[in-house]
Amino acid sequence: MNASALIDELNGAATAAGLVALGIAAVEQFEDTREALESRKAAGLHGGMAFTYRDPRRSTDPARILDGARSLVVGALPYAAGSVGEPQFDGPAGRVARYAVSDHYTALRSALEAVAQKLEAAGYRTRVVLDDNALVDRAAAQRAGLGWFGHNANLLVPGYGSWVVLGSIVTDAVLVPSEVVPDGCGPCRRCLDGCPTGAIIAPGVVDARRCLAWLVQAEASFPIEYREALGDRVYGCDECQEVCPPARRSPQASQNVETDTAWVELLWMLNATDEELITKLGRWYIPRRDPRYLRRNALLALGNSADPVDSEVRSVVGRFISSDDEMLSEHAQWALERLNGRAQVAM
Ligand code: B12
Ligand code: SF4
Ligand code: SF4
Repeated sequence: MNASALIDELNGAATAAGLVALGIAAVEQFEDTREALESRKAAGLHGGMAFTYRDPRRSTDPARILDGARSLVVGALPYAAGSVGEPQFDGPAGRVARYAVSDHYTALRSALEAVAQKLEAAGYRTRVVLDDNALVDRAAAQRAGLGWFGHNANLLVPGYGSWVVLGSIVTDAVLVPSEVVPDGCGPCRRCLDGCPTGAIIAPGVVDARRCLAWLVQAEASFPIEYREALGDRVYGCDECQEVCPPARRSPQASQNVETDTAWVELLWMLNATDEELITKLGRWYIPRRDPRYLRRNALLALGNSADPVDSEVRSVVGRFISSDDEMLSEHAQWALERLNGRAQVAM
């Protein structure tokens, strides 16, 4: 098969599998990305995160993923980012960021595997990587011409914005690299101004120590100064995408999100056993898979958003205040003070 027929096959398989962009980058070291990881880590901006920061040399060297690797075929899968509707239950509700409402990563893996099969059928070897410590996905996508780096650090795909998840096929096929996409942000800075905690400290630079999306995943006490800004969120944060004009104009922004999983009952989260929490929410990243961190987030969301005079809410918070678990007891105490403060304002 000639090279252009193979590219047509890959594009056809990608479209059939729901990908909205596919591009090619040469396998080479991502020097600029390694430097960004190392300098941000040295400045503490990673907030203790491991992931791609654990070993920047590894996560920016795609040649390590597959022997004889020559090209990256990178794809973007869109996800619904419209209205999350109203919770389908009574009582306080915790908000889930749209990327985590259902398992988009499994859907992306299947789509990339369908594309990889075409390469395998043509005699090449492949390996699919996504959301893995082995590769910085946004850097691969930018190099493969899928989109530009937004000032909110997300990769924006022309016509689809940032409401996409990204992944790569590493292959030994030698393919012609795609053209990179020019910057589309221009002078805009809505995401910098719109971030509830000021975590975007410069265009394209997120300080994870202030980013709500990291703090809900971090293995620590939630910093007091950002607890109110968390609002009703229990997992992820969509604010810097919600304010973004190209993301707002995307077709995904008018697709309703699955309401059933966009909200979680906060009282259920605080009454459920460890096993029940992991069964229902275990596909999220939870430090050490320890459900205490889910309860920590739920207590803050409860303090910020529940009816402050609801007796059931107060009784659950009271139970956690008396708990032997110091972290949960302290977060429950904060939630009680927040409920009291909100009750006074409402009077
Ligand atoms: C660690 C991580 C996080 C951390 C840190 C995020 C961060 N900005 O680094 C936390 C937990 C905070 C997080 C949050 C989110 N994440 Co995340 N995360 C990752 C992970 C595992 C590694 C990212 C990484 O290496 N960052 C390192 C730093 C150096 O890179 P960066 O901040 O992304 O910056 C890039 C650009 O901004 C650019 N850049 C550098 N300097 C400059 C300067 C200028 C001027 C500009 C314009 C650009 C620029 O180069 C960098 C390298 O590519 C990837 C999966 C993977 N394996 O790659 C997913 C990934 C980046 N996350 C993803 C998603 C969906 C999110 C959230 C939207 C989820 C949510 N709704 O809560 C938020 C978005 C927060 C944000 N504004 O970045 C998607 C991004 C999809 C997209 N369209 O960009 C990824 C790619 C997962 C996937 N496979 O789809 N994430
Ligand atoms: S995810 Fe939320 S907290 Fe993090 S940079 Fe974006 S708006 Fe700020
Ligand atoms: S809000 Fe504006 S600056 Fe931020 S990513 Fe979107 S277009 Fe770029």
